[in-house]
Amino acid sequence: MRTTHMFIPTLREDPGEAEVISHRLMLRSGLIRKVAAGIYSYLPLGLRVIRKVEQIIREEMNRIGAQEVLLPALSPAELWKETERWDFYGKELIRLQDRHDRDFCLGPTHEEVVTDLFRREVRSYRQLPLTLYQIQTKFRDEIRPRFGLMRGREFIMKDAYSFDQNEEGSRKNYQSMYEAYHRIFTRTGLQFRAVEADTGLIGGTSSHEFMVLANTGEELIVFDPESSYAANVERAEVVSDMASHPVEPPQPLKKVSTPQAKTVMEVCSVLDTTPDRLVKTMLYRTPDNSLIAVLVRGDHQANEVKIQRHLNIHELTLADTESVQAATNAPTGFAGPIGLHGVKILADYAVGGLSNFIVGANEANMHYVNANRDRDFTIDAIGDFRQAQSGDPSPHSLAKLETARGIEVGHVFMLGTKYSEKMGATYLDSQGTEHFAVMGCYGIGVGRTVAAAIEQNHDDRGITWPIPIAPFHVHLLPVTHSESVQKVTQTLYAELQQANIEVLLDDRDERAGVKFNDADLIGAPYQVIIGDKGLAQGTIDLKERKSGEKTTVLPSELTKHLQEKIFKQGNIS
Ligand code: 9G3
Repeated sequence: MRTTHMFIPTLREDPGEAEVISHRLMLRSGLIRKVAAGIYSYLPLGLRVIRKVEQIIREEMNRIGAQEVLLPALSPAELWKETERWDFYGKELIRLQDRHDRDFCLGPTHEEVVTDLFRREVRSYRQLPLTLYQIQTKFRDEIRPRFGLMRGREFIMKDAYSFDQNEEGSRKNYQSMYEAYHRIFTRTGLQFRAVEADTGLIGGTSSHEFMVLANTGEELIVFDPESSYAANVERAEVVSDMASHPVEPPQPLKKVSTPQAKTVMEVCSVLDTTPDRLVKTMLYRTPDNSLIAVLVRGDHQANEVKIQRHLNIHELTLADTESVQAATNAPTGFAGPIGLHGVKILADYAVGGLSNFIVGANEANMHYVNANRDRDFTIDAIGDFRQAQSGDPSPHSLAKLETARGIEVGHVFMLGTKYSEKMGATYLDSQGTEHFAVMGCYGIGVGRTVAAAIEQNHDDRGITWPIPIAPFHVHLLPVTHSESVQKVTQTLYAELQQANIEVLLDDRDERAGVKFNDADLIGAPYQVIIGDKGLAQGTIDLKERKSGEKTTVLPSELTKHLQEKIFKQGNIS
């Protein structure tokens, strides 16, 4: 492809609105353009990358016997009412009406539509197992669309759904999908890790997330350096260590002045102590509009997913300032469990094992020291209500957990019969007995995978694409208009294409510096610089984008050389 024939609007300046590196580089290298908040156009270069990721996904889905379909983006409300998700998902679901005032939504996912297809068309166990997948545009009205393709309101997702006769079949299907995901992310050339995850709101029994490891990732994961255990911190179980705490004899409760000290660190500084002697009191509002208090140690973080699961609710928001003031008769920052009436109190295990600790006194600028549960206040429930963190004991070895950041690019779920029961998706076994199909669902964010690839593969000059998903393998950069440069360029351009190498030829009338900058920005894995100086010696320069390593090669040997690098090392066949 010639640059003059390709729409690649690169930007020299950093776009102000982009908060993360992948978003900045996608805009700057002309991969995407914003149309509205969370809504993007894929430009020619960006679409090439998207198609490459899709192709890898297709090949691996087909390989495990999943069959490609394309379900409609418009989804009738009736199906969503059957699973009660029409009401469950509020404003995130984009709703609309047709000319007859019938309700529809723009599909945010397709459990309902695919389960409807199944119940209409599948009768017999002989038709099972069945796995269908699609690569399709999805819609979710995110509160805060951001980070470019990372969290859009319209995005491309590969979603797959499996139907099996029983749990055992479903587990096998899940396992083969899990292995396919491993192959997919390995083939894209990304560093990733599969971690145990929460099934969250969708329900179901088992779930893993595939995380691309990147310091800029939104997700925090814990892993055991001595076993294969890894989990999202929201999910990671923290084993009770109540017994390991020495129980000190209770000391008399004392109210002390802590002027202006609101945060854990401020209180520690005033009282000359450490965060593990402090208990934070977090006030939350539940869907039935009541307040609950959650106690976690000062050096721990409350985990809202775990609290929600314990209370069997699907929404939990930190109480606003007025509610905190009304409940505690004090400004925020001084809440505590002593004398906190009419509020249910949950305590994390670590708090359960503590004695003589510090809590807020529900009074401005005051804290209690030597607080003890049961004597000074009553706990309604003790459990695992905090986030795992580095240094916590691994549930699978004697090692301590470590943390890493990641970007969730894939998620696999075992769903059980939740959807098939709600929608009556059944099959008949060999005896003619009716059973609910056992389901699984499996997603990959295609655009997010591209964004994550950039988060993991860039430098201060631009993108450094992994070979398998690069928009082009080679960027040809003739630096002058001389006859010899043009002649060698044309020959190489034809020859590389003949060899199935994807070449972008910068045939613009631009200075060498401009071409080099754009080539580094766009990030093809190899650049070939054709200049008069080299040609005087009969050579051209080959630059590897990622390492910056330059080698001098004979034009006649370039194709062979690149074939070797791209098709052998690049792992593409
Ligand atoms: C909704 C809205 C947002 C949603 C969902 C439904 C997330 C929803 C979870 C999933 C689960 C799996 C198939 C592919 C793999 C993931 N956000 N989820 O169900 F109506 Cl507005 O999408 N679906």
